[in-house]
Amino acid sequence: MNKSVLSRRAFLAQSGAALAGLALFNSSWAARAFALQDGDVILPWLDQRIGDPPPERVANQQTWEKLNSWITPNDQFFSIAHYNRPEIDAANWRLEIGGLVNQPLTFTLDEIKALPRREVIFTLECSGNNGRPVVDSIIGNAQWAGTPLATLLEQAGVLEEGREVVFIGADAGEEMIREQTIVQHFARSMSLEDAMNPDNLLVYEMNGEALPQPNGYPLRLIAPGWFGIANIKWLERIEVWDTRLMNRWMARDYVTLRNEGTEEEPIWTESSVSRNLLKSAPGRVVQNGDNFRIDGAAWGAPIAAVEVKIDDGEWQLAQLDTTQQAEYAWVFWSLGWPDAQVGEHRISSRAIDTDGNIQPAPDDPLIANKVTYWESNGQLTRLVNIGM
Ligand SMILES: Nc1nc2c(c(=O)[nH]1)N[C@H]1C(S)=C(S)[C@@H](COP(=O)(O)O)O[C@H]1N2
Ligand SMILES: [Mo]
Repeated sequence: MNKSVLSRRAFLAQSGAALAGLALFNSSWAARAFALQDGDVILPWLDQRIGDPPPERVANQQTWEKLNSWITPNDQFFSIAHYNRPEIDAANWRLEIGGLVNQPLTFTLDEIKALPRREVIFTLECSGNNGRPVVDSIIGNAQWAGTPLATLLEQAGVLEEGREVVFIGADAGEEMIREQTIVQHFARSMSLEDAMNPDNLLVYEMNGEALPQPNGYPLRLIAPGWFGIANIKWLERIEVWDTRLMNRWMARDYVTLRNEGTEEEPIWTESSVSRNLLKSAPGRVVQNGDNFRIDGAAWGAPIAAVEVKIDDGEWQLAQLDTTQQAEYAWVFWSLGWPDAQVGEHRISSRAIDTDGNIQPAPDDPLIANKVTYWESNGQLTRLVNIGM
């Protein structure tokens, strides 16, 4: 990713100056990002999605215009199911831990709930949240509660030859491999080192309620910092292997295909979708009387700043909403637009992380050389009309 030309110090000085400027204009706007005030009118984007993804696969997709809280309420949270959506009776459900372990283990839900409880606020984004036209907001932020995965793996005792941890869901479907049709459970694996990260939780609670059925009831993996696909729902079995899982969801689908050579002599790389990437999106334009503002969100890395461009203007520093922040959560931002002119306008945003990396432009090779739509963290531009 490109490094910002500004040093971190210059950058902070610049943002301080811009913040002071904004503060003069309207000091309360930052805290208000996405929270509607009296008189606020949301201007719908002109570039609405032209098709909807099949509802059996993507349910409850939100639009940015409707977003009104930093924590996404459970009944507004999107849900993805690549096979069926199993309805599990918790009384008969068990979690098994097996494979290359000293001591295979089985847990009931009550036994898992009796283990040490940890919470994390984590913004879950599907790596297929690729901008328009079909999907632009399969993302949500929730407070998840569960117990650390590492403790259970330690209790089972991973054998020395253990390399990968495989997470297997209760949902299953048919896959065809070389003319053989098999029924396979949804599953993904991650390296033992990644799996042992103390932030990974086996989660039974979402925003203070039992995990909703579409989001993985009774238990799911939450791997903060990883794209949605790693966060296996309806979890039934965890296995330690000495090889990587090579099923559809690791090796054929959710694979990013990129040309790292030239057009004449392509060098294709294929990589399995993994960690979140630095990203932001303009969320909506809000009018209040003669005042306009742009609200948005940034996520995927520790966010230092967000800049917004209107039409072909300069990048302007947005004000970050520092009243609602957490390590793995999105940051809301807002930019006053005092001189909005009647007519159609293009609104773009770019996030900058604390290492100075800038969210890539659409023509950045990272984005331009990618031929699959997964992991599309390029800058987004949206269209709005300012009426008379
Ligand atoms: N068992 C299982 N887990 C799964 C999936 C699935 O189809 N089955 N979909 C994955 C994908 S692609 C995403 S983006 C997230 C979405 O989580 P949510 O449905 O709670 O929003 O779940 C992941 N976990
Ligand atoms: Mo996804």
